[in-house]
Amino acid sequence: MSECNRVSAPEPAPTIPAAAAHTMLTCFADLSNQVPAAHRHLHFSERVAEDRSTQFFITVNRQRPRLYDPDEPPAIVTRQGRVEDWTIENRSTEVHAFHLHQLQFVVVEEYGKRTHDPALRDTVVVPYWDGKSAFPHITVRIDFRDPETVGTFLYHCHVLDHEDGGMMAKIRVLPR
Ligand SMILES: [Cu+2]
Repeated sequence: MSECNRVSAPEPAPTIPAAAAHTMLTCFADLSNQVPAAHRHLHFSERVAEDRSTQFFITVNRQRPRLYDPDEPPAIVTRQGRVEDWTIENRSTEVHAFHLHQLQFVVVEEYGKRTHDPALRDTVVVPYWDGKSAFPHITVRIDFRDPETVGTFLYHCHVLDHEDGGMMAKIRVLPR
């Protein structure tokens, strides 16, 4: 019998204890309903350098676009215990995937329209700009309330070439 014809017994479905499932659902709904303490605006952008290589940036609006440098101070400083909305805009003509370490978020708006997606994520795709319409943008609601999430973390594009090309920055979460 070949590998393809072999039929294995189905694995039993994993079960989530009722109490844990209830806590998870409450947690998702709870984050969507929180009033954010801050609303930040960031954008993805790219630039072709003199040597023809592409430079990749993730920038807090009104800050200077910078390639990631581990010696630079964090681009964002916030405090544990808060909930924040971040709008992430794509000003480039290719897709980027916003990824945040250590923290979780829900998507609350796509292109300025309210979404009702309860999924707790650490990554979201921001569609490419077509070169003429408004920049595509996604708003996420980030949860800084977990006492464990204090310290300095990275956020970056999850496309490896872009991350390696500079599209990464630091956030520092101060204790409450
Ligand atoms: Cu990217």
